[in-house]
Amino acid sequence: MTARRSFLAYTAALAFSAVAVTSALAQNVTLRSADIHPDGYPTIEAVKYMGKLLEERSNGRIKINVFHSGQLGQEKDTIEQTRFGVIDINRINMAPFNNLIPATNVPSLPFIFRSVDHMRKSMDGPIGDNLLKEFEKHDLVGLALYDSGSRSFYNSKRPIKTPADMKGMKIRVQQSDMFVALVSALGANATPMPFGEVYSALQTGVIDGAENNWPSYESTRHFEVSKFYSVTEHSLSPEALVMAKRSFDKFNAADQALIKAAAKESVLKMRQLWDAREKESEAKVKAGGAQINQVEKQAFIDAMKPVYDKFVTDAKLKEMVAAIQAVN
Ligand code: GTR
Repeated sequence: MTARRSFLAYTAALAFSAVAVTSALAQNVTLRSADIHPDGYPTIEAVKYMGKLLEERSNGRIKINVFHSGQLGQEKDTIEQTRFGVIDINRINMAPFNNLIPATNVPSLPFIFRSVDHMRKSMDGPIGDNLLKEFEKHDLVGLALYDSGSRSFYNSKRPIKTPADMKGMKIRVQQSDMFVALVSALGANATPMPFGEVYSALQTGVIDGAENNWPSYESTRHFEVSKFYSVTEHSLSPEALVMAKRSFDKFNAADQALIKAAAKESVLKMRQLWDAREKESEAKVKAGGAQINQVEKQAFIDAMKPVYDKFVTDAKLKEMVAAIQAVN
């Protein structure tokens, strides 16, 4: 081949690959999904599973890349980025939405659910569907609701058996006014703080304790610096899986339906992973020296009236509380 002919072949090949790349980009989308938990945590694996379903059903056109371990930021910050469409999908607890979306307070309320089964039944039906719709007013599409087990208090000082044992303790809560009120009603001092800062705050004594489910207490290794875990099970605040409306609106109706179906189907997967992980985490923290105690639960339930009075204010929220209580 002469030099001139090989140059022509080279430029033609370049031009061809540029076309190929452009059309591939137009068809193929990789959605960026945020999560603060480490790789392997049930929420991460559930969203990866959703991605696998999507990829299969779209013949490889739509994929999800899960950025775990808070790579895209702490939860409260990622809400804003998702509203702007910078992050496409976000798996995040209900609590950081509480101040923005009043209805999200309801499933986070203390002792609103009688059991995990009650929570699942409520969130699987029309109450959960209506809750997911609430996100739409805030540039988000509610895709699914995941389990988050039950949250209990842990601290470095002493076992908590009654609310009196919490008096004056500094307890980290999520960035939610409702959680601040919950902890204040128990006589402790609530300190709202991003999840990623809790370990060192416990270690340095900036706070005395926090509250979370077994898997988070274990995966964060908070049990190393806060060994008294008191089984209050005060909130079953579920996890929310949301999508940026701006990203969702770029898809046609058929792809939107694919996305929603894959998200819904990941809920069952998440529950299987969650149930197994809860048991593993409980065993791990016990082996790691955590001291677990039961509490006088009724005393905690009785102290929660001010929280309901403050956050269940309008008719819509009252109806939602009543609807949940009516689920058998
Ligand atoms: C976890 C939850 C996270 C986050 C965290 C926290 O249980 O999965 O989304 O809300 O608790 O306490 O900040």
